Amino acid sequence: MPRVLIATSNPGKLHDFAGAALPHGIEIASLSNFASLPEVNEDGDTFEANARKKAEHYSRYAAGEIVLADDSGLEVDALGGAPGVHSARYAADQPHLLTNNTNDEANNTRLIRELKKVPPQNRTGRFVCVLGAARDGETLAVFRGQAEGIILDSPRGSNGFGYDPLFYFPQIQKTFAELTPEEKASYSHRGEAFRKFISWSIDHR
Ligand code: ITT
Repeated sequence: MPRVLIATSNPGKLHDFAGAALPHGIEIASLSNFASLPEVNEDGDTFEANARKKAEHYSRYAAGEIVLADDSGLEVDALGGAPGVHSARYAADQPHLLTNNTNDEANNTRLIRELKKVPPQNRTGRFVCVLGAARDGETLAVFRGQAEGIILDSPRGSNGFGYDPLFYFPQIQKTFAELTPEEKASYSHRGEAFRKFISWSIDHR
């Protein structure tokens, strides 16, 4: 079975990739010894800049192999696009500074608080995922996916990770935390970006 190497510290992302890879008969593997590799400062202003940076960095530790890295997050219109590239550390006092990631529950609590006075019709937003594919320190291509939804004022569902329980997807009237892995792969930002990567990799065999 062909294998795709993913460089991520986030088990929720790995789970999503496994769901997205299954129908293609592809196996998802984490970069070996990932936890012991030096970390990347995710200081880019865009998802693409961070995805490239992570993919280039980690591909140096898997000579000759294509390594995928994912930078993603939630853009909320009423918050001017926040938490955006700072989604993983939104509950920190100053998320734009390079602090450690904050936990999902704290991030969701902050999001609910920030949107407290925002009426339902203005609670629009989107998940964005940019995948960088790199080999030996050089980006070969980037792939973007996004999913449009509504931010709820309380969580629903117990699947998924991150902001999934607050992200309502009108198309199927469920939050992303109410989706099976197959559904998340079909509708999500990550599923879309991964399908683009698969098409590209078929063309570049
Ligand atoms: P790596 O950089 O190691 O891959 P990370 O969690 O630090 O892991 P990011 O910097 O890309 O990754 O931050 C992405 C954050 O955006 C993530 O921690 C979630 O809070 C949120 N997020 C991204 N995709 C999501 C999804 O499908 N569902 C829910 N939340 C998501």
